[in-house]
Amino acid sequence: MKQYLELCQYVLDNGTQKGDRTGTGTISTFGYQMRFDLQKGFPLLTTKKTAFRLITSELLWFLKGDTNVRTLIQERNPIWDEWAFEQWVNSEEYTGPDMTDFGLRATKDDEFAKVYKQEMDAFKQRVVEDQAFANKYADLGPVYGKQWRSWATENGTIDQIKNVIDSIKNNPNSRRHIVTAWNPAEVDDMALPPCHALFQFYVADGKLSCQLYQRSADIFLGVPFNIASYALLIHLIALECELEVGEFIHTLGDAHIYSNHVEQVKEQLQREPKTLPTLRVNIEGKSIFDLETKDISVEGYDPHPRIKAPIAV
Ligand code: UFP
Repeated sequence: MKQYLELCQYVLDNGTQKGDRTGTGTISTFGYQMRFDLQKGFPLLTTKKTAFRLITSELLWFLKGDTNVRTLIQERNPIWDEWAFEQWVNSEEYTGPDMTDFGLRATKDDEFAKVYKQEMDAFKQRVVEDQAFANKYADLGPVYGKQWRSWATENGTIDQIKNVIDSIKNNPNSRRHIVTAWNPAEVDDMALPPCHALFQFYVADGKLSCQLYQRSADIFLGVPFNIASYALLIHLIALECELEVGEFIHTLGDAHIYSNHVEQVKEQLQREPKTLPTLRVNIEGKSIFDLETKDISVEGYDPHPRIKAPIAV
């Protein structure tokens, strides 16, 4: 995964200081591309332990067309907790302690961090126990799962994933194997407008490749997840279409390192990448839409230890 370390170094060397929506501040560059040959191993970061189980559970959640964080909470997957929690604390019904800027404040104020954790735990418990509450506050709106599987039109919905699988199977040479999560008509209703906005598949020599356009990339926390998630998606679609895996091409728009991640990035740059793991998918008798998190694993993953960093919400 030297490609990832090169990205980190490039942004540290060439980035400009840039303010951002979250108020954290970033070092940012615009436009960058990485290529991963999936025949050379599964690109799960080895210079920092990365939680593959969470990546799998999130991707299967997208593929099932789900947009409610309840499913993820039930699978002990916290990736989207903050976005759902934000909808709750910004609602009229919420009467608890003031949670303004909870993400940033929790990193600077230990007392507040305790209160925040209590409120978050109570929120998650209620989401699991109360379906009506979950429908109201834990649904992120028409995010990835909705756009991928049931893009709304006046004449019904479009299943972009099924369509792209059909077009890869029936017309592999096509230059139109595209899925877009960026739906301008619905962006304003989403908890977070799609970061991985549009992707295209490509078939040559019996191998399936994919290029992703990611409009906004949190290099330390988001990008390692995004790389592994799309690598997994390519493997799954390839299985479904009986193709080998080719390359993942990752194109970034605003590629940024948050100011409170710079030390962690530098620590990672001191580390030597290790051998990449191998992906195992137990798909016997199933379609990719029926897979469960336990059906997917990596073998031979021996990363450097985890590095903690606060998430910007
Ligand atoms: N982000 C990622 N990858 C993702 C995802 C979010 O890097 O898959 F969902 C980061 C990018 C950015 C923030 O730091 O989340 C989104 O903020 P904004 O909408 O202002 O770009």
